[in-house]
Amino acid sequence: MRQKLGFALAGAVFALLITTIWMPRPATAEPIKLSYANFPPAPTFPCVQMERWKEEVEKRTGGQVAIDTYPGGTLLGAKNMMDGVMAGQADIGCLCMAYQPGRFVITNGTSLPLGLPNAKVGSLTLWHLYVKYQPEAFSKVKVLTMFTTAPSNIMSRIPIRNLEDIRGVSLRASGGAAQILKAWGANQVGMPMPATPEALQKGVVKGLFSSLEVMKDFKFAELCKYVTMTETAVYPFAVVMNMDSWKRLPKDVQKVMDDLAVEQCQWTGKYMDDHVDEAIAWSKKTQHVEIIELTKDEKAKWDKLLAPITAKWIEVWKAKGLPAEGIVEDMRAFARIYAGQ
Ligand code: DTR
Repeated sequence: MRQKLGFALAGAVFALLITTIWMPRPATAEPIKLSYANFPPAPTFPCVQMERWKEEVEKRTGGQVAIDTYPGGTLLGAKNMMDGVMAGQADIGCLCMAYQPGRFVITNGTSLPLGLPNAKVGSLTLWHLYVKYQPEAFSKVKVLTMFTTAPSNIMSRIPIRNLEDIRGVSLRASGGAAQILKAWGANQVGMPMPATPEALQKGVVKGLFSSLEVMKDFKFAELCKYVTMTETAVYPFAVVMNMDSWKRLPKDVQKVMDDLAVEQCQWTGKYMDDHVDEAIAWSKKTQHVEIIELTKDEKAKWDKLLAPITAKWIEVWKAKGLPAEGIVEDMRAFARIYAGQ
């Protein structure tokens, strides 16, 4: 009898052990982990939009996804973002297309001097350009969203009030914006934004050409006491995901991300526009920055120098087989539509 009881007990313990080892675990217990790399420091706008996207995705997927963000180039830097994401060093990455102008030709068309009035219109124009042309440059990744900066202006350590003042002055810009600086006669120096504080500090450049929120976010207003308002050239950005990481996601998670694409593009445009206003006010008030408006006659001279840039771009890329005229027409049409909203 005692022996029987012993056997029964051992059997029960064994059965319990087996079921705990082999029992299928609930599928929802562990969230899917994704890494998201970004190149500039955490307080800057590309990272602010990254945190917003992360929060929204985590919320809208009911915690099915957990995203670890890596600002400040800690996982991937400004120039290896696209390749790093394609190689799977990060699941997601945010890149500034202007840093590789030859690679993202169609979408970099948005930094031609087209008169895109603000980041919201710029962002929607860029997104719809991407959707319409589906550029080959993005065929190996999943594009999660795109957006642009606000139009660029000159921030400098010396006052620039006319074309004589800008001639030969070393100013930093990348991509399409660089062509614009050259046309005005500046000595254009190319480098990604995170390298700019040191270049300014060391006197390698006397200023930069970018959207003005950086006056506050990078504290450029402490060195650059002058801003010349030109309101030209936005810089386009993309957020891309490794294709295998994308394909591994459940359909409902993919849907959440797809549904967020345009919303995120608009959100970022608005954040940027509002933040530029805030940065200008802060620069004037606390840093005593002078905002220089070009006179009407002077502005006409500056604009005249930019007129050939778009025509030249069309000529060059048409010769290489791109529907360059159509691209420019579409950008203008999208801009009109979204400026009217
Ligand atoms: N204007 C581009 C892109 C840019 C504008 N603001 C930021 C902040 C952080 C990184 C990049 C940018 C540029 O000058 O690089």
